[in-house]
Amino acid sequence: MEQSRIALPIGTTLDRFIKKKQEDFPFATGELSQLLRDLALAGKVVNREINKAGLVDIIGTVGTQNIQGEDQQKLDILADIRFSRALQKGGEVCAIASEENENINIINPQAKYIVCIDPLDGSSNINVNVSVGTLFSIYRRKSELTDQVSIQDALQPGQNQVAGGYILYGSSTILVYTTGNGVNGFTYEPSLGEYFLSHPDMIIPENGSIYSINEGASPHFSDGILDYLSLCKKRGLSSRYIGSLVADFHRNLLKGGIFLYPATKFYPEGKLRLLYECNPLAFIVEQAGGKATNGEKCILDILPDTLHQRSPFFIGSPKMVDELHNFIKHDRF
Ligand code: AHM
Ligand code: MG
Repeated sequence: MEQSRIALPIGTTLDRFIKKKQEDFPFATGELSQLLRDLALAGKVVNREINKAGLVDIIGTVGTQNIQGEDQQKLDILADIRFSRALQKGGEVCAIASEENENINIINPQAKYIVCIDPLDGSSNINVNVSVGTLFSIYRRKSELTDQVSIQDALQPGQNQVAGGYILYGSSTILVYTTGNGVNGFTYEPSLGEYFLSHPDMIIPENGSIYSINEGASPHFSDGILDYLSLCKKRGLSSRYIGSLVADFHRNLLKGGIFLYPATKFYPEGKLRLLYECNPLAFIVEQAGGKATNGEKCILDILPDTLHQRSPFFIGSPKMVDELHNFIKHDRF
């Protein structure tokens, strides 16, 4: 059955919204609803920790590196623990694939969902009070419930997502997610401890006036990317780059724009990770009327080979992504 797209009023609590959506499926077991609530709850806890950064000893690195050789921040690890615990207690998730861990973490072997997550993206920005985010994708496991959970359960194309979303810890905290029937955003009201529907049925503008890219890396960009950037400048577009993916994406989703992280000399496959950074945003942007590609094909069509694989990433307003493609179709990386 089609989920109803009857708009619920602004101010509807996230819990009520999830419950209403579940009522559209008479045979739904409520597991996905519970799973979304668990993620939202962990987001509240992480939000609280982030707001204390600077006052207690949770900023800075711990002296270890993750599987990708990047310094782990204290809050990276804390956020990973908070989300893992919430999903473990909830019981709906068989395993978690996290940016912070080399392998999948099996938590409830008989559960039907698997979650790919970046618990805290852009965490090096916390030390300077810049917005950060959580990104998540939910899949049905491929194996039977009685089989052993394996890495193959996580290696699914983004098209298979049951839900995808992010939490942006910004000037206010907002949870944005889709289950494949539109995109909705819920702003967190900390004094009440609730998320409220603030951005119903989000649609990205067809075109925009913002381009977001780390231009410091331009000596390593392809000719196609450089030509496209020249065009953006010639047209007087605004360059906006926070360096925190969720924040850059959220702004472009609301205002219209394009975010680019191409392959470079340092990151020949691109920097961003397919499973837990590109896929959730690609699902959201397509549901909002936008596009997301690796320069050759839709992000959601890529079949992953490894958990932490990277991809070039171009996402945003559909006309801008289409135009970019005309510039980069002959690129050789
Ligand atoms: P992280 O997962 O280590 O936090 O890195 C991902 C971040 C994204 O939030 C952001 O879009 C990108 O790295 C910025 O990279 P750069 O500093 O190369 O522009
Ligand atoms: Mg990340």
